[in-house]
Amino acid sequence: MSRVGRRGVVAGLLALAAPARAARRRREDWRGLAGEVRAEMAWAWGEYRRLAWGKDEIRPVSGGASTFPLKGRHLGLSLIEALDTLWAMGLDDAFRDGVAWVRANADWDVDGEVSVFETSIRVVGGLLSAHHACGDPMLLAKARDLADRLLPAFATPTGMPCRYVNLHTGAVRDTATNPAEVGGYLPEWGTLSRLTGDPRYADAARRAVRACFERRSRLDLLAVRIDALTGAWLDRRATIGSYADSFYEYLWDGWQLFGDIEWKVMHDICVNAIMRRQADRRGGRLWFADVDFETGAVLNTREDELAAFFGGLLAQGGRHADGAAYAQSWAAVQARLGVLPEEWDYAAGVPTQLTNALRPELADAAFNLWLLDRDERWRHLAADHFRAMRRWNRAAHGYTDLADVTTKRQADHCPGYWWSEQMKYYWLIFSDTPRFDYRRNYLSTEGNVLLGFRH
Ligand code: DMJ
Repeated sequence: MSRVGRRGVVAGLLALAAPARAARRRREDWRGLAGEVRAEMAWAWGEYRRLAWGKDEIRPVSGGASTFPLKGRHLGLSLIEALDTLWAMGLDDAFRDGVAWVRANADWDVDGEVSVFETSIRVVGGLLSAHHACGDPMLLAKARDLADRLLPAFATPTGMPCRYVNLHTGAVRDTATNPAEVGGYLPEWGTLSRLTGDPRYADAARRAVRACFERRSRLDLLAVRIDALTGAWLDRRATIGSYADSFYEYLWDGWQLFGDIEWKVMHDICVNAIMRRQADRRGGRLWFADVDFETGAVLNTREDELAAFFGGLLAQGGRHADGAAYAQSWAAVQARLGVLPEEWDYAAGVPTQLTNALRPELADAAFNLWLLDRDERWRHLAADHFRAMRRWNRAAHGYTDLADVTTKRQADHCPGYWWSEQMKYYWLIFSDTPRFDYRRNYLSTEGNVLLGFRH
C-alpha cells in the first residue's frame, strides 16, 4: 500500500473518534461556505482578468501590478498559480481562459534571473498541477522547458543548488543558500521525471537533499544557512520557520508521494530532533524555539507565521496530538489579533513583526489535520481564517496583505500563493467536491495538486 493509501486508513480510524467532538460545536452550512469561497475566487479572478491579465501579481488596492520572480518582466505568476484552484472549483471557463493564455504567452527564454526555489514551487508546480487537472501536454512541455532552465543551478560540487539562475544564459548566482531552497524540489521534479521518463530532475532533487541532510549536527539539527559550493554552514540557528520549513515538509512528501523509505527515515530523524530540542510547552501551548544547532541552547522564542504549517506535518508524520496542539497555538493568536502577524514571540505573547503577508499556513495545517481525522474543529478553524481574511484583507480589486495587524491597515500586494493555497484549502475542506479524491491525494508546499484530481 502506498503512503497515500495508508493515510486513507489512518483517516478512517481517526474519523471514528470525530463525531462526538464535532457535535459540541456550532453548526455550519459547509457547502454554503464553499460557495462563498468560490464566489470570492471568481470575483478576484475577474478583477485580475480586467486589470492585470498575464501580470505576475495584482496590486489589489490600486489596481496596478508587480513582478515576481523575475525583476521587471511578467511571467504570468498568479495566473499559473490559480489554474488548478479554478479547476477544482469547477470554474471551467476561467481555467480554459488561463490555459489559453499559457499556450499563447508563456515563454521562459528570458534574459533575466529568477529564484530557483520560488520558480520551481510556483511555476513548475503550477504548470504540473494544471496538467494533472486537464492532461494538456502543452502544460507539461512548458513545465519541462522551465525546469531545464533551472537545472544549471544544481551543477555545484555539493549538488545543492545556487539560489538564482538566468533563464536564458544559465548563469548562476548566490551560493549562500538554506535548507528550504536546497530541499524543496522532489515532489515537482520527481513528478516531472515520472511524466517525461527523464531521471535528471528527480536525481538533482535527491542529491541536493542528501547533501544538506548529511551535514546535520550531532543533535540531528540543521542550521538555517549553508554554502552550496563548500557545504559549510553559514549560521548556527536551527528553526522550523522561514528558510527551513519546506525542507522538512518535502522529506515527508517524498515518502508520501513516491513511497521512498529513505525520505521517511530522514524525515523521522529531523522531526524527532526538532521535538527533542526545539519543542517548548508553556502555558498549555506547544511552540518551537530557535536553538543552536550544535548545542541545543535556546536562541530566541520568536516564530515566523510560516512555521504554522508544521502542525499539519506533525500530524501527517504520526504525531497527531502534537500537530493539533501546535495548530491550536496559532489559532489562539489568530483569535487574539484577528489575523496572524508575520512573527510572534510566544514567550512575550506579542507580535514582533506587524505585517500580515496574506499567508496560508494555518489553513494548510487545518486542511491536513482534517484530512487525517475529519474533526469538524479544523473546518471551523479554516472558516475563521477565511472570514477574518474576507473582513480585513479584501480590497477594491482582490485580496491584499496588511501593513499592520494591530490597525489592520492594508498594504497593496496579492502574493501568487494566495491563488494556489488558501483559496484551495478552504474550497477543498468545505465543499466535498467530487473533483478531488479525499483519501488519495498530494498537495505540494505551494498547494499544487500533483495527485488526487478526479475527472
Ligand atoms: C508559499 O510560497 C509556500 O507555502 C512556501 O513553502 C512558503 N511560503 C509561501 C506562503 O506563505
